[in-house]
Amino acid sequence: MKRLSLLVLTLIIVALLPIAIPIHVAKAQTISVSDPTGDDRGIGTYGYPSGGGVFKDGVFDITKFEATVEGDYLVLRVYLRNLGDNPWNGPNGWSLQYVAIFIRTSAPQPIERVDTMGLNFLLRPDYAWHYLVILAPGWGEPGAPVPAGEKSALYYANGTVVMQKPGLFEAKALPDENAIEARISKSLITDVENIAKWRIVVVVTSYDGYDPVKIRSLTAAPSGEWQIPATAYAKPEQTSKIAMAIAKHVAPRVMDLLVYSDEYPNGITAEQQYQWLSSFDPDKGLPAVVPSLPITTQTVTVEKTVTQAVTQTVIQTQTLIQTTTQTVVSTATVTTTQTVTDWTMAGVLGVVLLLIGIAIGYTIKRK
Ligand SMILES: [Ca+2]
Repeated sequence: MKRLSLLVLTLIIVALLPIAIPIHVAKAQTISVSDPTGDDRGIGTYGYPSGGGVFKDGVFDITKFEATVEGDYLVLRVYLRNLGDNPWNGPNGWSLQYVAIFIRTSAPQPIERVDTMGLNFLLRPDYAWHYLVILAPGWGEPGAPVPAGEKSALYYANGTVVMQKPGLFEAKALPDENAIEARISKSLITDVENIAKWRIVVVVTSYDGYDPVKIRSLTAAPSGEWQIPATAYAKPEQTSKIAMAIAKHVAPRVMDLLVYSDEYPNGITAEQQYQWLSSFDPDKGLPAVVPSLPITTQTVTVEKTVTQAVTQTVIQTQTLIQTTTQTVVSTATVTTTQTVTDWTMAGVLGVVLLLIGIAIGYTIKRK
C-alpha cells in the first residue's frame, strides 16, 4: 500500500515537473491607420511629373500605415495606391518614392527635433521627433545614407545616423501589396513596447537622386517633366502665393501625409492635410507647421470593445469614430494581443510535491 502511494506521488511529480520549467511571455502590438485616397496632391494643388511616363497614378498616394513588433524587430509598412513597379531597378525594390517616418516615442528624450530634412515644413513642438526613418531606393555601393547617399537611413535626434544593413535595419518593397517596409532591430530604438502611444508622421514624396536632399523639387508651373507641378490643381488666386512660397523655400515638398497620435488616432482627412501643409507664410518666410496651430475643436465619439478569455489571451479592439465638419474616410484599429503564462504556482506545487515524495520515500526506506 505504501509502495502504491509512493508510486502515485512519484507519477504526479513527474507529470508536473515539465510544465513547471518554462516561463513563457509573448507580446505583439500593431498600429494600423488608413489614409484617404486621392489626396496625393500635397497642399491640395500639386500634380504628378510627366517624366519618362513612370509616375503612374497613385504612386505617391498613401492608403495605410502599419507599425508592428515582430520578434526582435519593429516593422513599419507604408502602403500605396500603386507602388509603380521598379522602373529604374532600385536595389531595395522601388524607384519612385521617398518615404519619411517621424517618430516621437512616449519616453522623454533629451534631444528632439521639429525640422524635416528638406521637406520644407516644421513639426509642431509636441510632435518633435526622436527618430526619423527615411526609406530610399538604395543605389550605390557601399553607398551612404540619404541625403549624402541613396541608402535608407535611421536618424537619431542628436544627428547620429544608421544606414540600412542586413539583420539590423532593412528596407524593401512588398510589390504584391504595393507597400514599402522598414525592419528595424529593437537594439536600435527604445520604447518599442509602447508603440501605440507614439506620435508618428508619415510623408511620401518623389525621390530624386539628382537633388541635394534627394527630394524632387517643385515648379510653380501647372505641369512639369522632372519637377512637381505645384499649381496643377490650383485656383487662379492661389498661384502667386504658391510661386512665392517655392521661391522662399517654404512650399512643402510633400505629396501625401499621414498622422497617427493620441490626438488623431484614426489618421487625418485630406482637408486637414491640405490646410496644415498650406499654413506657410511666404511674405514672412515661415514654413507650414504640422499639425497646424491652433488645434481645431473636434467632436470625438469612442466605441470600445474589450473581450477577455479565460485562457489569459486578451484581445483588445478599439474602434474610434471621429466626427468633424469634414467627411472622415479614414479608420484606425489598435490591436494588442498579449499572452502571458505564469508558471510560478505550478513550479511551487511541483517542488512541494517533490519534497513530500522524498520525505515519504525516506520514511518508507527507514521502516
Ligand atoms: Ca492618401
